[in-house]
Amino acid sequence: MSKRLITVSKYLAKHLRHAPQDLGLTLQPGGWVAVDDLLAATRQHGFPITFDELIECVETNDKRRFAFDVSGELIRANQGHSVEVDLQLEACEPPPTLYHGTVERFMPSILESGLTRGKRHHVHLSGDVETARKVGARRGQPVILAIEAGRMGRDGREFLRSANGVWLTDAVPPEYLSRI
Ligand code: HQG
Repeated sequence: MSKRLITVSKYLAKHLRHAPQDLGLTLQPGGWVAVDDLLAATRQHGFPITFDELIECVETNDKRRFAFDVSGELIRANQGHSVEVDLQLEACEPPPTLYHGTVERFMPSILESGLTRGKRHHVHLSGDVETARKVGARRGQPVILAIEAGRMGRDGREFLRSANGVWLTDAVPPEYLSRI
């Protein structure tokens, strides 16, 4: 991604996940906003994004953070929201093991309370160790946790999978966690 597209991606992440109201936007059910409204709002708020840039940002985004709906008229962030939104994802059966990347300084609290969602809607889990390592590395030397997701599912805990392959769940109690 070019420098400009990274800036566009950060701007979109901020407004489609956390602060749509700063652009005068309200997320529709599913987290959607009209593409035309979004582009108009970016112009009105002094950070104009062109339609072509928006398409390029959605298509080339390293984590596929954003998606258009089938009509191409709506756009949303696939996950990561802090604003109240029903992403309308269907619950699905998780693989036996999922992974979470974090850092040492959070470990005492995680081992005591488990993984909690903090400001976001869900705890975010990765399907592979490499992705979890990258998530953890945003904050320092990564620590990787393996989560017994299959057992959690059998114990009645719900998992959702976002369109970009991130696994979402409400919380992971400590008994399902182990450090690898
Ligand atoms: C930690 C990025 C103390 C947790 C990534 C994490 C991901 C606790 C931090 C997505 C805790 C929350 C989400 C507890 C969890 N005590 N610390 N009980 N439970 N934590 O950013 O999972 O680039 O909200 O380990 O790639 O790091 O934005 O979550 O370190 O997919 O698209 O609290 O965000 O994607 O941090 O990352 P975050 P995350 P994007």
